[in-house]
Amino acid sequence: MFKSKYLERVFTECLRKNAGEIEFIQAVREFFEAIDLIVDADPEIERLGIIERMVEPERLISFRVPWVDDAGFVRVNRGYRVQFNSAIGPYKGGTRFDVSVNQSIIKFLAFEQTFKNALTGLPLGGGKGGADFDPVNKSEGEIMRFCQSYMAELYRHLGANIDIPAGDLGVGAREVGFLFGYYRKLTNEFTGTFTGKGLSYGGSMLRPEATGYGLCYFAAEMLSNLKGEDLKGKRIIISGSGNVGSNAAVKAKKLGATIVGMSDISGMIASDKGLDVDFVKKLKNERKMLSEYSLLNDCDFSADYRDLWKVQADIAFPCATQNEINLEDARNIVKSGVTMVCEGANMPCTEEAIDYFRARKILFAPGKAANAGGVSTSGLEMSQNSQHLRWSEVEVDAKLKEIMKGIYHNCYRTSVRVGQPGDLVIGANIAGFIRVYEAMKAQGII
Ligand code: NDP
Ligand code: 2IT
Repeated sequence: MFKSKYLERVFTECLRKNAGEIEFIQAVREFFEAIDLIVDADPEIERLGIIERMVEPERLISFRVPWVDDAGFVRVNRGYRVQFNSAIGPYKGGTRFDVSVNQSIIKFLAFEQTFKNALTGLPLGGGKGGADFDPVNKSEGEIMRFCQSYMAELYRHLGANIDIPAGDLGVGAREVGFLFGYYRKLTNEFTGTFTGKGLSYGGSMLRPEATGYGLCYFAAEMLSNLKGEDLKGKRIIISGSGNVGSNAAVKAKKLGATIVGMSDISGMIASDKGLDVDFVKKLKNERKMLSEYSLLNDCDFSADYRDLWKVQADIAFPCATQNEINLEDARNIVKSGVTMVCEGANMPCTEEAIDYFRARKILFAPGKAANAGGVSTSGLEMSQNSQHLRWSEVEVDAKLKEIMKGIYHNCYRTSVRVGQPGDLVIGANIAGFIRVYEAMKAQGII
């Protein structure tokens, strides 16, 4: 499967050790396919066991999270924190609460985070956490008690220079507040050990918007560099309308695009004339569904969120969850006229879908590059916290824009250097790999 015998051997071992961890193996395979182009050229990589070490988390914490529901019954969930790689900085990455969460999903997210964080140019290692807790239909009291129980175990593994969590799917400002509050109580210290905090207690301007905004800055730079175009007049479809999706919609509209379709679990909404994205954001902030949008506005609605991929458009931003776009969806996307796909979510396209886009010369940006604006701004929040300073929105936005442009050009330059110009999957993986490899090599066998 791989040209490199070394990679082939490590992959076989990885399959054996991580049997059944579908998402983790998928993320590793994509990474290996890219670095296959360069690994054999440097025998030090094999001699130092760099790849074996890169696919083995430095530490994996799994723990019981008991909590009491509103009816007085005790419920038990499983919590995780995967501290994957700290070669270039303290572990950094989000926290996901979703029924689907398992060890494989948190490991794939932490693995990808390592290389994403390397691409930002900031001193951030890779980690991720979460729990198989379903926040849907839970009262605020239940959410708070769950967060406190989760933190009662996890706090001992965190620290401003050790491991700094943030939000992710199912974990927004409210949950970060509960998690950070309990961390602060348990440790009796106020440090920047969480990002995505509220503005009143150490959060950064623009952190909530940063992943979606960063995605638009990345897409704009990519369009300009590869096609001499910008987002003005482009029709965009966006899956998911949570933190990433709704903020990408707002920024893309500001940059002159028309958002012609969006989705959530309740279905998809579409309009040729463009959706009212501010209203979508308002509805989602009130924890309402897009099905409600369709009752109040003139638009098409389908209860099947996959129908989003049949809406005529120029660009697709998948911003919901892993493997949301399969081969059939990819076919629909290309049939609908889309010529560029930028991943706002982590690994939203299956391997078959990416191969299909590649074969049809669809411009494609992988999540570990395109959605790095969130963690980059988390890095900026850490800098502000450690200096006890607050930067203005203009300052943070300018830094975010620069970082996203830098990530794009690093990925593009790398793709050219390895003879695959414009293949950003290859560019992102190799550029991220090189930074982590150099740091690991310099620090000895640990
Ligand atoms: P949120 O929980 O804020 O939003 C997720 C959205 O996706 C919700 O609107 C949800 O619907 C919808 N959704 C979930 N599954 C599906 C599906 N199969 N089809 C259509 N819609 C679906 O999460 P985030 O926006 O924070 O995260 C989204 C993705 O972006 C994840 O992959 C995450 O890992 C990634 N990401 C997040 C970052 C961040 O800073 N938050 C940074 C980088 C990446 P409903 O509203 O009905 O629940
Ligand atoms: O996937 C991601 O990059 C995030 N959820 C954001 C992580 C962070 O630490 O801000």
